[in-house]
Amino acid sequence: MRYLKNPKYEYLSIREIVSDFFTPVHNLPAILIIGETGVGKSTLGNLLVCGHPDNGPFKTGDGGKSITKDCDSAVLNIDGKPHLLIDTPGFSDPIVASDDETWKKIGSIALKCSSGVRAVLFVIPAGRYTSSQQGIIEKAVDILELRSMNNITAVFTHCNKANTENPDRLIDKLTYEQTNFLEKINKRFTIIPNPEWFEPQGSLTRSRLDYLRSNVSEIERNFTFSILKLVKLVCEIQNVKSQPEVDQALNDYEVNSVQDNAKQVLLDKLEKIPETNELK
Ligand SMILES: Nc1nc2c(ncn2[C@@H]2O[C@H](COP(=O)(O)OP(=O)(O)OP(=O)(O)O)[C@@H](O)[C@H]2O)c(=O)[nH]1
Ligand SMILES: [Mg+2]
Repeated sequence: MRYLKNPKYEYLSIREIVSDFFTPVHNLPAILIIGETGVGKSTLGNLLVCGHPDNGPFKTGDGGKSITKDCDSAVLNIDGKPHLLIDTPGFSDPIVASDDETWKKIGSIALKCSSGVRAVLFVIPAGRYTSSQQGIIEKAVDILELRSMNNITAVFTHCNKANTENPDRLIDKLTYEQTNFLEKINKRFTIIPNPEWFEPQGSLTRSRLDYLRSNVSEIERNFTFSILKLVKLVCEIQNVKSQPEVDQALNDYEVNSVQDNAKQVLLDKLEKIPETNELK
C-alpha cells in the first residue's frame, strides 16, 4: 500500500482518498459558504437558517481568532426544498491550517454530497482588500473552475451603513480585481447588513437573505468538484509526486464521469497501478 506521510493528516493512499471522496454521505445538494477567516461566514449561515446571527447551528466568534476549524452543516430549506448548508473554516489563518488544507476539507465534504454543489456563497469583507484576499479569489476561480461560475454569489460583509443601504456606492469603490470577479459571476452579489447595526429580523436584512435564497432557486445545474484537481492538491499538501498513470486515470474519469460505471472504472484502474511514495 502506498501510504503518504503528512503531519496534519493520517497517512492516505491516493486510492483511499479517491474511494473516500466517492462515498456519498449526504444526499442533499450542498450550499458552501467560503471566505477568509472572521469575515462572517458562520453568522451568514445562522441568519439563513434561523434569522439570528449567533443563536443558530454554527458557532460564531468576535473576529478575534478563527472559530470554525472543520466544515459544519445544517439543513436549509429553500422554496420547500432541503439543502445542506455547509459552513467552512476560513482562509488566511496559517496557524489553524494552510489555505490548501482548507480547500481539501471543503473539497472532501463537497464530494461527499451525492447531488453535487448547488451554490457557493463567497463572503468578502467590503472594508479592506488585501493581496491574500486576491489570492483566495484566484484560487477559488481556479479550483471551482469556470464551469461553476454560475453557481457563485458574492456576499459582502463588514460594510459601512451608507454602502449597506446603497450597494451602488460599494460597487463604485471596488478594486479592479473585485470588479473583475463580479463580472465573472454575472454580477450576482449582495451586502449582508452588519447585525450589530441592522436588526437581523428587519426588512433590509430579510430582503438580502431572500435575494440569496432566490439566487439559489434559480440555479439551473449543480456542479461537482474536479477529482483530478483535488488529488493534485492532496499530493501537493502531502509533498508527493503525482503519478502520470494516476493523472491519466483521473483525467479519463473527468471525461466520462456522467457514465454510470465511471467511478468503478477509475477505482479498477487505480487498483492496477503500482503504489509508490516518491517525495517531490
Ligand atoms: N462589522 C461586521 N461584523 C460582522 C459582520 N458579519 C459578521 N460580523 C461579525 O464578525 C465576527 C465573526 O463572525 P463569524 O461569523 O464567526 O466569522 P467566520 O467567517 O465564520 O469566522 P471563522 O469561523 O473564524 O473563519 C462576529 O462578531 C460577527 O458578529 C458584518 O457584516 N460586519
Ligand atoms: Mg466560522
